[in-house]
This record gives sequence, structure tokens and C-alpha cells, in this order.
Amino acid sequence: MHSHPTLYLTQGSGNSIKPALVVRQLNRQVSIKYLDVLAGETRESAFLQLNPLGVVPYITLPNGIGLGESNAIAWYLAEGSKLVPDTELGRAETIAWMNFEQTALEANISPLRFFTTIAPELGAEHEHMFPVWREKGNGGLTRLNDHLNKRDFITEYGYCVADIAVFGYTHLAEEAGFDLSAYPNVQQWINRLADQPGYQSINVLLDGINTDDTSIAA
Ligand SMILES: N[C@@H](CCC(=O)N[C@@H](CS)C(=O)NCC(=O)O)C(=O)O
Repeated sequence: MHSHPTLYLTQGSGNSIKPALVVRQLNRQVSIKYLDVLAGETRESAFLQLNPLGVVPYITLPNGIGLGESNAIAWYLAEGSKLVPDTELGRAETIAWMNFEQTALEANISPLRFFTTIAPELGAEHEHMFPVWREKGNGGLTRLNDHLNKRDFITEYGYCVADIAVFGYTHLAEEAGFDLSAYPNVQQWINRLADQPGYQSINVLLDGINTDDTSIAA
């Protein structure tokens, strides 16, 4: 029986960095377990018993309850901290932008990155979707760039889990072939997030080292 949550992640994932960044920035006590998606570990029965959807990130709590969805997990880990807005509007805006991230950004940037950069050998049967993902992803980035005009962070509240959620795949968009120089407000916001205390880049944050009942804080 663990005394604190176990967070299941995979390396290189813009979804996995969201809860991992919250853990790092707030020094939350969690155990970390990495699963190798390409090796099929997310579809092995031991993990499917925890999360029937067979995807990471996922978190199991000491009471046995599990929670999926990167944005929900990031919010859960940030609850009660300055990373969750303390205004009703700030929290509602956070939900709105988390939904936008999943539908307009992640849904397009993530598969395009996966099938062109991470596992191009699996991409052939999805090639007909590449232009669709590219057009929709550019639409999402245009909307985000407009939103960030004269605005430092996603919500009026300031740096919070909404920024972390939207950052997840947006900062990896060039690995999917998107040209972020066309979105200068997005680029500046990415740099602003990388300047936040406790920030670590994806390869440092998702280092692949399992931790057991210890903080992953350095
Ligand atoms: N909407 C989910 C997406 C989770 C997801 O698709 N995770 C991928 C890695 S980024 C995965 O675990 N894939 C493994 C598989 O499909 O077997 C979230 O935001 O957490």
C-alpha cells in the first residue's frame, strides 16, 4: 500500500508532461512509473486492470481510486495551490481552454507528431489525415495566437494549470511540422512558461526513471 499517489507516464509525451510539471513545480509527493507505449505496455493486462482505456498519463490514489486524462490529473495535483485559479471565472476559463487544448491542439498536433516523427513507420495508413490534422492544428494555433495578443497567460488569473495544459503539445508543435514562427505570441508565451520557477524541459522532466514512494523532486 502506497502512502501517496502513483503517476503513470510515458517518455516524450506532451500529455505526460502536464502532471509531471505540476509535480515538479509544486514538489508533490508521488511515485512515478514509466510505461513504454511503443512496446505495448499500456495495453498489458496489469495496466488495463488499473485503466481500462490503456492510456497514460494515469494516477492511482492511496485509496485505490484511479483518475485518467492529463488535464484532470494536472488539475488534481495542483488543487489547493496557486496553480489553480481562485476565482470562479479563472476556473471556468481553465476548463474552457483545457477542452480547447484537447480538441483543437492535442487532437491534431499529437497524431501528426507521432506518425511523422516518433513512429513514422506506422504513419503510412494515416497519411490521408496529415493535411486534415495540419489544417486543424494551424486553426488552433491561430486562435491561441490571437488569444495571447497583449496577454501574458491563458487566463486572466495568471500562470496556472490552463497554461500547463495548453503548453503540453503546443511547445512540441514544430516536431509535428508546424512553423511556430508564424505564431509570435505563442512563441513568446512558450518562452514565458519556460522561465517559470521549477520548469524543466520534456527530456529532463520525463527522464524514464521510476521512483517508488519518494518525491521525484531533485
Ligand atoms: N486525452 C488523453 C490522451 C491520452 C493518450 O492518448 N495517451 C497516449 C500517450 S500520449 C497513450 O497512452 N497511448 C497508448 C496507447 O494508445 O496504447 C489525455 O489527455 O491524457
